[in-house]
Amino acid sequence: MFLPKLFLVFYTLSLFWKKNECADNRKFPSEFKFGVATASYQIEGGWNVDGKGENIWDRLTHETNLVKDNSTGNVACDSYHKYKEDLALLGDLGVDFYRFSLSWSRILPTGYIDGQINDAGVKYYEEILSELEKRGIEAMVTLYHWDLPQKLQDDFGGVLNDTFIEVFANYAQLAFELFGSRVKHWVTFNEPFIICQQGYENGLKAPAITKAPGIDLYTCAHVILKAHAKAYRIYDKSYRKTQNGKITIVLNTDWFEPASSDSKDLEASERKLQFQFGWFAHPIVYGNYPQVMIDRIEERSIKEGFKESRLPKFTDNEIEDIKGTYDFIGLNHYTTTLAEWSTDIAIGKPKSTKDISVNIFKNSSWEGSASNWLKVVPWGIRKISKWIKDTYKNPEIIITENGYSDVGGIFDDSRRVNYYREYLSNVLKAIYDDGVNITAYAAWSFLDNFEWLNGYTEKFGLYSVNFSDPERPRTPKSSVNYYKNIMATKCLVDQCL
Ligand code: GBE
Repeated sequence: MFLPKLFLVFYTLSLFWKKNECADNRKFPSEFKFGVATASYQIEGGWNVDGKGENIWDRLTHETNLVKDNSTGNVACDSYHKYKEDLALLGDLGVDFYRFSLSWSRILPTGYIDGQINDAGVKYYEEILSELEKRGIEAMVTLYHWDLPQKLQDDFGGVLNDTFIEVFANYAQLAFELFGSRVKHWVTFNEPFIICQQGYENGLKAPAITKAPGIDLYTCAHVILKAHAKAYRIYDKSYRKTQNGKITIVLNTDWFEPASSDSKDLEASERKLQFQFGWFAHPIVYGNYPQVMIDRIEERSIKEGFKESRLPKFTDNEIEDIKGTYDFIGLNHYTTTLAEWSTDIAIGKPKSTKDISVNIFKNSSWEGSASNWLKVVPWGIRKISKWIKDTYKNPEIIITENGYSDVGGIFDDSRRVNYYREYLSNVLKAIYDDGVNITAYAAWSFLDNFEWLNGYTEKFGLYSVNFSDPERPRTPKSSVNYYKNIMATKCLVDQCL
């Protein structure tokens, strides 16, 4: 009777001690900014109202069975109608900035600038921007978070066609023109790696075209990098001076921890990072793809019988144009994966994972979440930040997404609180101990929302949304209080130094 009780007391104490021991008790720099992030298709709903055009996620959710719970973003959080309530919540939360994305086909129903501009769509984003302004919340606006107007897919194959570059640039310019005076940070594309690798190789994102693995994804990235550069140059030339904002692309990556200290595993980790993050970061920082990609893809392509590399080549002009098109690095980071050296996968049908030929897996002792890919590995965010600093000339970094999923309906979300505490602790270590220039952080996500092919089965929100209620009521989880407190005190624990 007595012993188990005593044990329980010590066990509880030790947990408490551990909790506080892990969290860093230094304060974030006073100018450090906190925000929350969302994306149009995941929260807005209103998929066919007030003149909005169809996009590739409307099409995928309506005409395939790819979404796990067979759900759609037709209504989602209904933020198209409930934005005032959402903005009031953001005000109460006390964020410095709000990262959200524009639904391209809500503004330009066909995607083209010479189609009609949809006034209702423009007005919707103007209202959001004025509600933000009213509350002193800065806007970080993503132009493209995966919801391509369907017509652009149908007319010329979307991001596989160079036509996309100009069509995107026109849309970007319209957005700068309409909204730019009230936007501090612009993001051209969210996660081009996912757009290309999942949209055009493994089929886990719209348009889920998988017919040319090892080929289409590289074309996609090539087009996106050029479209990004074109939009950046337009902003730089015609809007920066008057609008005074910053513009970049947002890249996602896990930290790939070498599976052992063997130098082969270090090489595997580095190669994996280069093929994921470097694929886009190397061009925007240095002008071209990482050498390891150029060499390996060329070598395999020739062995496979192609006349030239499956990785397209930039012209000298394109290299000059792409180089330097970032005012900061936007990083979406959630988790860590182990990387282990492997012999090269045999030549056969092309695939990007074969070009990389690295074994990746998770450590079974890492805490899980509702997403099978998301393990809680807080030290990974410190390592990836340091790697970016060292590899890309110590850029300003904004963490544009970081967060944790559960299955929903959990209001006392202590595992999410733990996730934010531990990940942010490591952000502090990156800043103070490794000298990484991280200036802001956005939690993913503001609201529970439509989690792409996982539908409504994985919830990332600080606020819960009841998706079976037509009113879509929002309820704060415990993490709201914790995040509020961080923002108010710049401190992760009860008392900072
Ligand atoms: C972000 O991407 C997205 O920007 C955001 O829209 C999304 O809601 C958020 O992640 C949470 O997922 O079959 O799901 O296991 C896909 C983060 C796994 C990058 C996970 C897809 C990480 C890309 C395979 N990854 N994600 S599966």
